[in-house]
Amino acid sequence: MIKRKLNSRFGFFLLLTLLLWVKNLFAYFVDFDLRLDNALQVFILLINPIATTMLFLSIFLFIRRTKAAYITGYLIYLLLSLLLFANVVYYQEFTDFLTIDTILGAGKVASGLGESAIRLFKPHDVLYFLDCIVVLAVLLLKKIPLDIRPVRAKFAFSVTIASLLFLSGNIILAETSRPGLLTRTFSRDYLVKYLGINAYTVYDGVKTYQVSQIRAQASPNDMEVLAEKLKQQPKEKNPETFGIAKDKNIIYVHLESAHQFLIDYKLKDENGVEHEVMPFVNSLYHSNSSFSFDNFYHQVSAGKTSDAETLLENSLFGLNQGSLFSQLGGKNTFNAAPSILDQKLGYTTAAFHGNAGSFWNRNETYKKFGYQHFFDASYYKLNDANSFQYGLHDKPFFQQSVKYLEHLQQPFYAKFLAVSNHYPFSELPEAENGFPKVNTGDSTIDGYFATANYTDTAIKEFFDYLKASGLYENSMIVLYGDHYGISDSRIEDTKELFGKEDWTTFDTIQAQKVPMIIHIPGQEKGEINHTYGGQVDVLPTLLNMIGYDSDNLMLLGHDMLSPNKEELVAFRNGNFVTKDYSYHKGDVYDNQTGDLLNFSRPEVLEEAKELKIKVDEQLAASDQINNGDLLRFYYDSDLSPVKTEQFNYKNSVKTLNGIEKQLGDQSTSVFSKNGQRSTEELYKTKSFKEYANETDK
Ligand code: GP9
Ligand code: MN
Repeated sequence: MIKRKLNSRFGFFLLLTLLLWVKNLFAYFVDFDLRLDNALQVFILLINPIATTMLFLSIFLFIRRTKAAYITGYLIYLLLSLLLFANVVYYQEFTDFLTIDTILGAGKVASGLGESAIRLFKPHDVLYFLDCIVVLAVLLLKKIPLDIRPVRAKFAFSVTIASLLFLSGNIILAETSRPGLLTRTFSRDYLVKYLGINAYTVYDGVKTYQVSQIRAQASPNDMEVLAEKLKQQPKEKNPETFGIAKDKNIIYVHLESAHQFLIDYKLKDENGVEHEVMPFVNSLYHSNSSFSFDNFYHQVSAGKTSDAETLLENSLFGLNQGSLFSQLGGKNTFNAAPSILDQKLGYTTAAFHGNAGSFWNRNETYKKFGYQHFFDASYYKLNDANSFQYGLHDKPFFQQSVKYLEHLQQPFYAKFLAVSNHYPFSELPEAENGFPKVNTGDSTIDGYFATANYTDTAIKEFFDYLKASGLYENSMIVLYGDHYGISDSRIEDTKELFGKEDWTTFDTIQAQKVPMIIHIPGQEKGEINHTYGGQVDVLPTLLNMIGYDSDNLMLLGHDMLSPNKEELVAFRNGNFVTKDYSYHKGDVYDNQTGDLLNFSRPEVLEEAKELKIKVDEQLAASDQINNGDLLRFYYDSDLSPVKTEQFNYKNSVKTLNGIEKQLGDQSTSVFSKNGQRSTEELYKTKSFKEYANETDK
């Protein structure tokens, strides 16, 4: 019976589908590291190769001529096997999936799949094409006789339709499990995990095509026009702060999902006792060594963290849809902070993050930004107890970062992406629980203050280390909130926490303020600055503070310390805030009172309409630069395009040690300055429970 079925063309179709399905599952569980968090994800993973495999293979069912049908069927099966195999080999080297760009860029593939791939070739890799050989042999030896009866067109058609329906079901399930999967494109891992290699590749192909079309139409003239416009904007420097942090290390501390309202907030527990949520960050915020901002807004869209990174390090916006990192990060030319600091001021540049490097396509984008080193999850010891779905928790993250940080030559530019204070705000390690939860009825809000408190302690411990190791005095430390933690749809539930009876649109706009603290040890001129600004303004501010004249760069933001900073903060959706009022979809609200001004002060509404044009222009300029990859035509910055081949993020330890050796006495790393000894032991960390026990005693 089975044999008879197998002897039919449809039987052959089923056999090939089955083989490909099994091979895909094998790759999922043996070669790829796709973190599975729940049963639904496992289920989706199990079924996701089926629909697309059937869809592609169904093509041969339409072919009437016997040999042609079998050859086509076999070739499709071979191609799909090859695609899978190529991804497996690529993944073994890069912990990421092949993009169409990588496949087309033959040189890059060769460098990627060269020697090291052969070295990494695992014996079990044979299994990915062993079946192809067997099937071919069976066909050639006529063990499976070719079925001369063509498949009825109607039947072939229904197989195609069934596969399409199956695919739609798969996509719906995927979107349920991970909303925004196709629009936000978090990482290739996610697409493969939810839709499989085939669908991911097609998706990537379509995106790549769209990008290449827009890019092909862009011209150097577009760049010139924009550059000319930008030059006309006044960019006065502040002599008081220009160069104030010259030659200092720059340390970014990313405050995940931190609203400005966390600053100075004291949470009342059920007994009415107040608990300061971020005591350490508050102390920095109020220190006269800090330039702190209390009217600073995030400007991200769907790319969330990655948008914040784009804004901060390029002074350009993220995209209107999806994440720039995912879509253009590996393709575009950037004049990003790491590249500027490396090329112009000789900084060492490194990013630290305890999540997989493929998330938000960081492993490619960071290279394009000019990061020499990227310490991703593979550099850290993660286990179930110290990590969650977004990676390593903050305390072990900062602690484990030290053994890499101490090898960076100074001055360095180092970015630390903390992540514990991330939605769903409920996954702290056991010993870290204890900070009071609130009771809004929304579980995601209830844990938010506790996770923020945990991050605060982690940062304090990191600062203690910076002080103990001597790095502190030589550094400027920038703490910034990347975006809201509590989304617009939930934020209203916080009203009681802030003693509000009603929650208005204006309150939601206010909630988009995030912390921005530039801490420069030794400085005494610091204060809380009320200038209205946003993430796009950070790079111009920072460059002026380290004394680098950025007039020749295409930066869309403005130095927030400049005496003539225009206080206009654009949101990615076209709304904006000025120092006097907030504009939201045609309405204007007074920043002091929150009152709607549309009718009481129509002249304000008129002015807002003028400014709205400016805001749209700023966003359009950013999109034009990003989508058209216009910085490839921009020469005034005097920066060379980053040669990404020079970076190998798997080799950083070796590279850094090599540099230390080569420099000998001249080495400025903390490790060298500490007499070639590690400073790891200077790092002190304790759990919430341990701290609590100490104070009890
Ligand atoms: C993951 C982290 C979270 O690596 O950056 O990103 P988000 O979800 O906040 O954009
Ligand atoms: Mn984030």
